[in-house]
Amino acid sequence: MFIDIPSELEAALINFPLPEWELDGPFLTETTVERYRSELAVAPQFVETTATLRHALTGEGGGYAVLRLGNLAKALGIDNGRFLRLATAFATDVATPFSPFPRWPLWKDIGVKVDKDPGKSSGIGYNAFHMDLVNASRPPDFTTLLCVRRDPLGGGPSILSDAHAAVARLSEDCRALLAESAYHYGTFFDLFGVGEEYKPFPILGSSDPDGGFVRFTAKMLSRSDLSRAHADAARRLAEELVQGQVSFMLQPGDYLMVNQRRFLHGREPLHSGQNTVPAADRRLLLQLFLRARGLATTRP
Ligand SMILES: O=C(O)CCC(=O)C(=O)O
Ligand SMILES: [Fe+2]
Repeated sequence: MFIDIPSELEAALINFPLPEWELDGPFLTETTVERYRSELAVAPQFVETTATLRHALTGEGGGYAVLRLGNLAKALGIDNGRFLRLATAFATDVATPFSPFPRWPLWKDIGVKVDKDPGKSSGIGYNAFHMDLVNASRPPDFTTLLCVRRDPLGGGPSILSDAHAAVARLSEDCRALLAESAYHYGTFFDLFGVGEEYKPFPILGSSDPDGGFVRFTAKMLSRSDLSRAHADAARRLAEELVQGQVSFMLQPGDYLMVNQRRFLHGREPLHSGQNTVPAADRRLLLQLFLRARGLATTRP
């Protein structure tokens, strides 16, 4: 679901002064949220555009959207604080921005690290289907990725898949295994606003107080020690996710937002030869997490 900004709105936003945001612990303050929402509400077509955005993320059959902010990025400069404030304001209309990582700024860089585990965030390989903060008791409701630079060698399309649709294609036996508290992944420390460590967890959890998550990362298949039966069930889910995937290349200024209760995300490998690309020219995304203000807006 790609959403263009009407040209009337683009023209208005180029000259729109937004104040810098303020944080209260990990969260954007209520004052900032109110200011961003009320100031932008008067811009032509803003209310209609964000209604379309929210519907794409939480309406029937929805779960992700790409807001095309490329023209604004070009006009303002993508490194300009004013551009990032506009992107933050669009996000704020969906849910409240926050940073679970106390040592990182609100928007976290996801660059390219040639020496890192290639399958992990900022690695150069296949970033398999996952939800972010999968092992937190309260994962972010939305994860969002703003594209600053694409892979200059042409790799790294984003992949998205409807998690509930994939689960529905599995056998009952398989679903029963996925509902057992038999899965774990990763480490958990020094995180704000996402609850406690959840370990072990069920992939399909009716006991999950928030409901709705398909708590899955295909990265657990190679990095967590799982029983044979549970690993097989998880592998089948990973295969169904790939079966149902959509893929597209983010362009500079594209802002991908994912409802983590509906869709899982990942990324195809970057093109080979990243070693030959100067660090300053490599692919760069900025990541921001959002917390829903009311559960009613995010339940399927
Ligand atoms: O690089 C990408 O496009 C996705 C990165 C991602 O999903 C993550 O870091 O959690
Ligand atoms: Fe992710």
